[in-house]
Amino acid sequence: MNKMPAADLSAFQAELVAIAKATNDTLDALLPLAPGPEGRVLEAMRYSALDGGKRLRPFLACASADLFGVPRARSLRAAAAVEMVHCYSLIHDDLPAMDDDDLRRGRPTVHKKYDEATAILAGDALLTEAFAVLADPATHPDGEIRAKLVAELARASGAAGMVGGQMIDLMAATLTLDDAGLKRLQNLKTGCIIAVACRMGAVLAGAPAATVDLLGNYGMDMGLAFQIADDVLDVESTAAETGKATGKDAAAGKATFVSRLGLEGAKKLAHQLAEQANNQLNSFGNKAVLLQQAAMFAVTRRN
Ligand code: GRG
Repeated sequence: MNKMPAADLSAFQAELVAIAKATNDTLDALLPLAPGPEGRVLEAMRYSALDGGKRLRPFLACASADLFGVPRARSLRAAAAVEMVHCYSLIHDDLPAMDDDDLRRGRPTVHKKYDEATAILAGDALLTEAFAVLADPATHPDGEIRAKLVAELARASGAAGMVGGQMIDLMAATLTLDDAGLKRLQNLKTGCIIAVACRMGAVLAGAPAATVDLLGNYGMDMGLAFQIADDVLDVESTAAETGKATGKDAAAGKATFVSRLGLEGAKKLAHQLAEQANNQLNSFGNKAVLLQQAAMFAVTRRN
């Protein structure tokens, strides 16, 4: 989406592929098919959660945890939990009552492949399973750390986070949002889940609150950059590239940073935010290079 010289993101790209594969394997093991008629909801959960998506949030959880040497067996469970919440949000967002989309990750949405009731249940079950995964001692032997992970993900997902942002988004047509209001909407809807993926890496390590916040601030800045890039892609990209419908914001008359600042202004702001995100990580030195490349990826990606 930018015309600046392309930064070398090859180390990030390689790690993203590796973490995506490991996340898929973890989700596959955590969501076994069940016998009996209720197996249909597990089929729909697996359809949503396996073999798709960029897996950026799992990458962020694992790469943040790697800063502190957290074993991958633990960080991958946190990564899978965040991805389950993300997949639930995509399933529900695609429903006719919300965004009413037929295409997601290049495939029919869950309610198109199955039916609306099954899609609602699959989303509900992915959301609840995420907390079961975090609460399991396999995620961390220390119950206090497990409780912190559960609290972090609950806060980021609920009315004070993603669900709250989605509510504002649904009401946006009837609200007059100024720039601060738009930023708040995007932070809640998109930023909170991206930020919590980063925070959970530090929580798994038992890092002090200030360090957890540092990674959270990186995640919020990069989440806003990611969302602005998404709004740019909604204008500049095609469904063949993104695997989902494009041109939806303009058709719905939705206020975005693109409608506010124009395409070039929005791209500039996204890059500024990615840089701001990366500056938060300076104290980690070279150890944070993959996370810094991830922020550049967020604003240069094509899907
Ligand atoms: C329904 C509670 C509820 C919340 C919905 C996340 C969300 C809130 C809606 C999804 C639609 C959307 C465009 C949200 C903004 C965040 C975003 C860009 C999500 C898509 O994330 P990617 O690009 O998706 O990381 P993949 O498929 O790569 O995982």
